[in-house]
Amino acid sequence: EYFPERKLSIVSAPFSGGQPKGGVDKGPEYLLGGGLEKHLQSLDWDTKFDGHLEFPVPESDEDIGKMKRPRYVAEASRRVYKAVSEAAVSGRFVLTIGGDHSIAVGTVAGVREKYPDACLIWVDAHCDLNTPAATDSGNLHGCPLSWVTGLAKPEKDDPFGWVPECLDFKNLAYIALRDVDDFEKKMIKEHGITAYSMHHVDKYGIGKVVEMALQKVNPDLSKPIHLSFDVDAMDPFFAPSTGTPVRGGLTWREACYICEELAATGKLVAMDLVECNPALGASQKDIDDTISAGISLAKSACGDTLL
Ligand code: Z70
Ligand code: MN
Ligand code: MN
Ligand code: MN
Repeated sequence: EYFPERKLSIVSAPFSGGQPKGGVDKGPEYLLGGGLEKHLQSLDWDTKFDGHLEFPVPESDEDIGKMKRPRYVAEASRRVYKAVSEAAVSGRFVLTIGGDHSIAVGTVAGVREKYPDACLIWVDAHCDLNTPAATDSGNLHGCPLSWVTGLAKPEKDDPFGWVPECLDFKNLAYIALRDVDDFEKKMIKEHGITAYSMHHVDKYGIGKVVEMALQKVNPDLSKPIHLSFDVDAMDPFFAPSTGTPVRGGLTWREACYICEELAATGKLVAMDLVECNPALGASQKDIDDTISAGISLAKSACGDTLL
């Protein structure tokens, strides 16, 4: 068991530069305003929250190739990296709240500073594995895994030159995929990446999918686990306030189940909760639903066993 004293750090990354829609930078404020800390404290966690990270907007930030806002995203994720590695090294569970998923460049690298062999369970409708050369959109929240896996090789003077190649494909498993680009499909095949789409969730059930994912990337549970949870993994019925809702996603319970099951291994060391956008959605109810779903996921990952 990693955290007998149940100490946890909340790293707040109110960042939206990895994609074009405003409002995702308000995710942390809403999650905290919804009582995130209080809920985790009621599960006996000692929570540490030192305020929101700040991300300087560069004076000029021309596209580099297809990359949009490359300097802004690279510097923001470097700050996330510093905060996450510091929290992990201090011996606390690290809960990073976003923010768009580009911040995972920092969380993945930061967690691996303390736990180099950690496996990564990436729960998302999307793979976020595009390289700057392969991306169609130029939105860097679709690319975070390309640098940390070494698929993308920054050239000299590239703003992402700071990123360590720290994640082996054999330590990566996807769950809930359903909107995957051709390049990403090719990479999954070529590198033999463990990947379960919604088709697999339908076919085997979520219980079996989590079991198979762990069997592939962490067979004897010898390694620490990092969970990166994009709320768009959930069906828009449950989490409508997000930048890229994709139909046919996880139910509320399937999403919580993943977190509960990973918590039950005793090996979970960090969680990212990203892409809550309280500026999107048709009504206040959509926003409330999305935020309370996010809080439930965090509680599940922090050992809320329901009974
Ligand atoms: C697409 C891209 C993405 C989230 C969209 C989409 C990526 N593969 N990720 N919404 N959360 O633009 O690269
Ligand atoms: Mn994502
Ligand atoms: Mn996504
Ligand atoms: Mn390779």
